[in-house]
Amino acid sequence: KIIFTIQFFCPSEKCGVLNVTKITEHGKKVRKNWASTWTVLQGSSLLFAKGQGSGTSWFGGNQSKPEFTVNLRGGSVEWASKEKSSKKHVIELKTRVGTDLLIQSEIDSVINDWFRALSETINTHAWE
Ligand code: I3S
Repeated sequence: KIIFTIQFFCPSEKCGVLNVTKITEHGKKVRKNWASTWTVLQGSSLLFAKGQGSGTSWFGGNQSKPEFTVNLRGGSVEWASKEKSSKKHVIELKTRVGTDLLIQSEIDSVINDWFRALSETINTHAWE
């Protein structure tokens, strides 16, 4: 029996696996591509690493950098409307540079914690 384990390092107080897709990039609409994504909140940055594929796991494979990072300063979070997604528990994260993401988890408590953490981070860093 072969057991695969992907171990991710949690360098901050808030990490977890979430479903994530971009919906705009620099203000332009992009096609959704939902992916299960290791997500790390570190300071005012949100870091993402996709777990799939060999050698692409962040800190667990041969890649030492996150695949994608967004700066939360000047951003906003809100619960996504039904028009944005048919899924339950979806957060819409807008960034200052016009890259907007949807972040989702099937688990209520998980997504509520993330909503709180992201709002707090945005508020804390708003005046820096
Ligand atoms: O907002 P949309 O376009 O209805 O989003 C759905 C699509 O992206 C769909 O993929 P393709 O149409 O590219 O094959 C996804 O599979 C769905 O998950 C997207 O909708 P939800 O409501 O799940 O965010």
